[in-house]
Amino acid sequence: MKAKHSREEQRMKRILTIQDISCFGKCSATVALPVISAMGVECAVIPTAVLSTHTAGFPGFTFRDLTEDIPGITAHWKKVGLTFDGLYTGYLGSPEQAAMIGDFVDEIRPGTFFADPAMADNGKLYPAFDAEYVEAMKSLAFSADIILPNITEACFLTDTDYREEYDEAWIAGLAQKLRSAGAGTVVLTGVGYRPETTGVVVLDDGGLRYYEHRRISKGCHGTGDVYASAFVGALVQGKSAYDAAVIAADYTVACIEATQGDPQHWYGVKFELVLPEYIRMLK
Ligand code: PXL
Repeated sequence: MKAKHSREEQRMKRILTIQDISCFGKCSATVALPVISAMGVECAVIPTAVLSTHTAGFPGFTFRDLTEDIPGITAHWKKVGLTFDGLYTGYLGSPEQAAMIGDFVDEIRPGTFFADPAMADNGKLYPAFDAEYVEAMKSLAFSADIILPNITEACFLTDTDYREEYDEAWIAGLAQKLRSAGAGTVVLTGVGYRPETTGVVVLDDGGLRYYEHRRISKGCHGTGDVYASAFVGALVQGKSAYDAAVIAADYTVACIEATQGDPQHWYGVKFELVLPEYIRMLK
């Protein structure tokens, strides 16, 4: 009994991430696993789909939907009694997966449920998604403790017309709509009021806070996944939502800085090179 107790005390923080594996391209699971691990947090994975590359810029990518595999994985895990301090969902392979994951969340009750509704950017859905997917994502994302959309995703989730130009009142209204729909804490990314800056809005019981930082370049691929993974790692390690949002923003900026000026690396950011900075930020 005593031995079991001390083993339990030694257990590392453990989270589960559910998102695709893009075999090449540095996004989703291939970013979440190393970034969250760097925080000293164990990261298990359920892959939602396997793609040869991500879908933003490599013509002819392959896509294998793994929806059918998910019930077997979750049933096995329930049987062996796995528990998680957090669940982080990202890019899913099909609308059905959103419902499956929702049921699984109810059954395993992870400590904190983070949903990144990774489905759109710059006013448009990613190529694989449609209105049915958006509806499925609404149910899943609005049951999360913490939701991490960009402005485009927030608009799709709340049936709001997308805008390139906006003011603080419009952003506050958008974040509030997400909260009213059920999201506990809203972390809205890519919010910039001036050409040279961008930032993140955090809305929770404590009200709305904005962290503004430098905008280095527009549309660097995979930065949404870097941001969400860094946020999850910092929050699970005990930071508040606002502090985790600041750490994730500073780390993402460092990743873009490490990448800019290298046209060969257009498909993602060199997040590996600045992981030591991310680890230092937790201290
Ligand atoms: O970064 C989000 C993302 C994740 N997974 C796949 C993608 C994208 C964005 O394009 O294509 C497969």
